Amino acid sequence: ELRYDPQQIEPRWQQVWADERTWHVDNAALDADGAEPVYVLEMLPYPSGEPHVGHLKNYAIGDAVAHFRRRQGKTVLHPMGFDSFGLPAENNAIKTGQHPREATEASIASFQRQFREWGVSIDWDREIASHRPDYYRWTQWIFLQLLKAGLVERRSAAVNWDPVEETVLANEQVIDGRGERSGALVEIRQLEQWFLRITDYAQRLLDDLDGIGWPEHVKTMQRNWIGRSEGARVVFHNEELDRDYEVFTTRPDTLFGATFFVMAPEHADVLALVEGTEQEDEVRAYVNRALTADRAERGAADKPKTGVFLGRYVVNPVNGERLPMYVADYVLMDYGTGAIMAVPGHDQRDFDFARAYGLPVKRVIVGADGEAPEGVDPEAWATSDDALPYTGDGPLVDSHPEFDGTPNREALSAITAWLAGEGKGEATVNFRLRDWLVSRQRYWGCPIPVVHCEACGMVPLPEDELPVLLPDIEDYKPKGRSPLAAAEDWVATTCPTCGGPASRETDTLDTFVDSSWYFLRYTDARNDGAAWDPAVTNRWMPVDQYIGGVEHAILHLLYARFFCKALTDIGVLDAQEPFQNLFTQGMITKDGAKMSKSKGNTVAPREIVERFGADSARTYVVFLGPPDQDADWSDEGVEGVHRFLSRLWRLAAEAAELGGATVVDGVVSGAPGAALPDDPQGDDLELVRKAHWAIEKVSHDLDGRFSFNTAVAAVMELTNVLSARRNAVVELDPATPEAIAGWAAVRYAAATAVSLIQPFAPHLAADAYERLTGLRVWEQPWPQAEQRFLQRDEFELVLQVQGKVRDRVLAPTGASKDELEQLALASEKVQGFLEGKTVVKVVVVPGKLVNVVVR
Ligand code: ANZ
Ligand code: ZN
Repeated sequence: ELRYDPQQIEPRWQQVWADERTWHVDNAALDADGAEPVYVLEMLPYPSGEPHVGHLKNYAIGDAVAHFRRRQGKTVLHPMGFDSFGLPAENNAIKTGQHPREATEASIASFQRQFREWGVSIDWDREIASHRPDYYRWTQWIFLQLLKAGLVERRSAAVNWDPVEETVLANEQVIDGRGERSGALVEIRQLEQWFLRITDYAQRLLDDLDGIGWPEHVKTMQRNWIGRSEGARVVFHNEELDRDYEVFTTRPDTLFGATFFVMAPEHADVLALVEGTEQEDEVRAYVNRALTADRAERGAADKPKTGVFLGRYVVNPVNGERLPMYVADYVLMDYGTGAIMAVPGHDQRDFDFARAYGLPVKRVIVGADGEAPEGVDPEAWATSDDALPYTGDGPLVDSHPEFDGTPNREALSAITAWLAGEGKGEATVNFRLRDWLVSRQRYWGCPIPVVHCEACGMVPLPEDELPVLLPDIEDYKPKGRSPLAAAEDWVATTCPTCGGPASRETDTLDTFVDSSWYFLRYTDARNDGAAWDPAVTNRWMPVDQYIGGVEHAILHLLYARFFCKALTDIGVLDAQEPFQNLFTQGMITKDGAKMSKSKGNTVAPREIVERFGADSARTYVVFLGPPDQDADWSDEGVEGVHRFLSRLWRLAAEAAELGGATVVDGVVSGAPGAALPDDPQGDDLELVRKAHWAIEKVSHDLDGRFSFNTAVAAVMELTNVLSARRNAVVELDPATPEAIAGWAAVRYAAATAVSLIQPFAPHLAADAYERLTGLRVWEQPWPQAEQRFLQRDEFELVLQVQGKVRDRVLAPTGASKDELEQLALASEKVQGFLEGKTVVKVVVVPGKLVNVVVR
């Protein structure tokens, strides 16, 4: 008759947590003695429709971390909010005429309801939504601070223009040169746009990656996106027009091998170079085609090379040779200078172009030995043109007597220095990162807080005029400019500087701006006199653990990092990095495929929660595989987890009942307690040992490792041993000392198991723990494993420094490489040999030795 009934248990505890505001954390708590602030944050959701299983997984992971840290005695901030401006709501408005605010608020309500039903431990007093004026007021304030600091720029930029929809399209909305929806050929237009100067921070954004605990692959993606290249700018001169053209090259050592010169179709000088010449028509046609072609393909290595001769030449500064000038679409305008010196002997794309257009290919670097095809003399091969393009290193040839024979890497610096001396170039660093285009010709976004005055030009609004409220409009369809332009009464205003007539900016901000600072607002969310109080915010920041999808590994994370650096430089924040540690969760798939509405293969969390309860749903999504990996959803899997939780709950409830607890209408009386037995014997001792093994395993798996699947598996293992012991004890005469001791051990192990599962199944844990002990599990310190119960065998671990034995210590059998490395570095004797040295490598032979290699 004891039946696990999540539909009854879960709402009851949710009510307790809501009534008592259990997860609320007051900023005043930061002043408490020994308060250790820990900030746990999941990426904020975009509220559209209902939450999906990806959300469930995200918040199940974050909530487990929050619970674990709380029970370790930390003061935990775990807030929630909504990234609620954006295109889907606006597109829906265009289709249905319904105000985007309505659909957005309805979706937010649905998300809130489900987060409560999942029992996520959120401090709702700090909720934010980026579309509400009490939030975007401060988004506008930040924009003004960036403007003051010179980090905002307005300039004209090329945009994709759909002539049928009369709107600007993002690059992703252009398919094969046509508008995604209209199918019309996209034109390139120049529009005034707003940019944030993130490129000023390129080097710092790169350098500071070294100091943060992010997955290596995410750091690599950021590094590649920032794309730092060392090289040189080299000036080429055109005599007919008496003009200089600069290129960026990473390989000035190959300058003597340049045989032609190429400009991007967008290069402002291309048309000027051919104006009035016989090449003009052909060049114009080529440029037009190139501008509307699919951009993603432009730079692709395997695309056949095309281009047109401009009928002009530039002079190679190192040898005076005349190089023919071409326009070709494999050169991109938004990298380097938009023009290149082509070295077909040593660059694959230049080589392909040279072959296609019959241009000379010249070898200026000798190849290394040993790469010749079979039967070919390596020495001959090293200088043969058949081996081109050669992209490796080697000594220079056919360049200049001063450099011939010099290894090319040395020649690289020497040639750059020579160019600098002649005023024809200089060493430079180039970044792939572009400035951040933040203006959108869209309605459902944060208004940009400036006006345009006929007399004064662009005028930022005074801070006390914020927020600039988003006006209501009739027609959401963009026509030429932002739909906001139609709100004429709103647009017409007066200039704060001269009082004359002015018009409001009608572009809105990219929603990435909203999400670049929301984590700051949470720290002081109800502050209506400032975006935040630095004294408070600096105590919480940086976020200790950030959790989200890898799809945000580049843009969102980069923009948030940029904001923190800029705001810190401005002096309103002291946090160079927003997210000290990052965890990226894997996707939940179905039959190996991404879940999507169009495929009809989605799993609605609501249905799962209704059938099995939130605890089963939460525990399952962290159990179905290592949480950072993609994993396939399976209905049997949820059922399995549900069976496990049912069994654990029944074991605990039964042990409590047999110990004297009664539960009437959810009120527990006579809880028997579940203390660690004094001196357990025999099978009871084995059970207690198993409990301590589980404590150690779960604590280890949760401590920054996110090995939640193995943590849950450990509680399952404990539950199996617990169940076996229970089956034996039930058979005993209840009055005997053996039975009494047996039930005490069972109660202890059951309480330990529910305590360990609490971060994943908080309702079940609260309920079972209360029955056993009368206590609230979330208020209990995280259990500690006692050494005397840990029956791990030990072995003698040999510790070496530079291959010499320096110490021997006892290590647990089966310890991981990490653990053994920690043991070695913790040895005082080893430390003595590391003083003043840098550890370059630690070699671990599990079960045997650790060797520390130093420099
Ligand atoms: C001559 C050369 C010789 C180059 C050689 C490479 C190899 P990363 O490393 O990515 O920075 N380049 C420069 N600007 C370009 C543009 N706008 N569009 C297409 N290609 C461009 O690449 C730098 C190299 O990419 C530059 O060095 C340039 O070609 C090319 F054996 O100059 B190199
Ligand atoms: Zn004015």
